[in-house]
Amino acid sequence: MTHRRDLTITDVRLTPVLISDPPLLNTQGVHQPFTPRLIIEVTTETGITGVGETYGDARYLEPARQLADALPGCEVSDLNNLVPLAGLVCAPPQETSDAVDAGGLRGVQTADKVLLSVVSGFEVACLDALGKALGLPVHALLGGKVRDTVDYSAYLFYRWAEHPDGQGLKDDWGAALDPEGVVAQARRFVREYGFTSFKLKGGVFPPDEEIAAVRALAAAFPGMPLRLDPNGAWSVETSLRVADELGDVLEYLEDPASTTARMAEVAAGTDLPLATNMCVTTFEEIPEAFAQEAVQVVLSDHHYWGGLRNTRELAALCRTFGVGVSMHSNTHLGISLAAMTHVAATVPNLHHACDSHYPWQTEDVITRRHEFRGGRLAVSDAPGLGVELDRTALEALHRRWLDDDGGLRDRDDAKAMRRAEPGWVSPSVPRW
Ligand code: GKR
Ligand code: MG
Repeated sequence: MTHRRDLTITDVRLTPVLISDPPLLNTQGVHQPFTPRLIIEVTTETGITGVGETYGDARYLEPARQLADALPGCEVSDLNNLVPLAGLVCAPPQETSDAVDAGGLRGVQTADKVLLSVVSGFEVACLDALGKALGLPVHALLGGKVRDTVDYSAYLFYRWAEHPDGQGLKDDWGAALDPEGVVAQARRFVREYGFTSFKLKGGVFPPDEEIAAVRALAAAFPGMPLRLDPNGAWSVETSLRVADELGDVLEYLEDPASTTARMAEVAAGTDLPLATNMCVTTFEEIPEAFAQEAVQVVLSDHHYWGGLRNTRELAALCRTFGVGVSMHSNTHLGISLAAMTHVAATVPNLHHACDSHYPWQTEDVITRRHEFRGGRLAVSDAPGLGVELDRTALEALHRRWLDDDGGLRDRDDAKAMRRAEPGWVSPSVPRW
């Protein structure tokens, strides 16, 4: 095969960063003042650079470095080489646990899944560079877009006005700790971004309080799709009670209970669709969950499913088995939002607005922030992802990571909560 200088990787740069994050509450605790992310840049022999983004917690950095060191000489088009290469050169990360992961509430954290979460950032960077070399947008490399805009959902959180002890950066959102606060937050999301669907991160307060908040949202925004996600904090009985009380206003109930078995029990007792980003987060978990009809919607997430192409494979499997597809989010920056939008543009059976934390992030590492209009993002037709790194911003967030004393190198919502409640430990589930 002829040597393509414009596709041959000569350099890979990894930049861990800490990005400002508001005090968003969930069932494990609260977001830390800063969240780790990893920015990946691959450069080819002719100077074409592609960018990617993934989790920046410590367990991802060593395998990312090992994969980065092995890439020079590879071609950005050789995407199917990334997983085998990672398997060869990356020391198997220690298995964290197959329990619910504390770092992001995204299901099991097996060694394979950690590697896929690393590979995904490199795949996006290679697709960005490949698109620039060929003069094609990433969606074209994935087979072409089926929509010109992608709908996103307002990701509502119970939250404090600011972090304890004055940590972190301040914003002007104020606290949201009751139905009135949640509705006020939603109204601002509509005003500033035009969102037309809403997700409430639950599992924070007793279910009746969260039922009241969803009822208040339904009254304030009649007919708009609503979703509630307590991250598995409820028993089967509680889940069925909530499904019964909110079945008339929810488009789906996300991870009401933990484990596939409990989700299957809930699914058997309600017609309300159940969604997950906790019991189906790997291809290995699909057969059991689909056979038990435990979930009716799988939330994709290219970060831990291993990239944009794997996301399309997941969507094809869901289509085959009549299971819906939505899209999950953990705290992220604009490179990931661009990647999410490109892949979402190419998935025909994506019939739900995607999650995104992006409106909560006041910082970014790209020169032009994404702008939601009518709750949607326009799909870029520029070559690659259609984003450009802001090196000054990247260096500033990297400097914050360098200056950190190690206390923020891993997402740990329980540790953050202990700043306010010293004895706090993440509650075991079911909590209610
Ligand atoms: O940001 O606290 C949070 C959310 O809980 C985040 O971790 C994810 O969005 O994985 C979470 C989810 O949606 O379940
Ligand atoms: Mg979720």
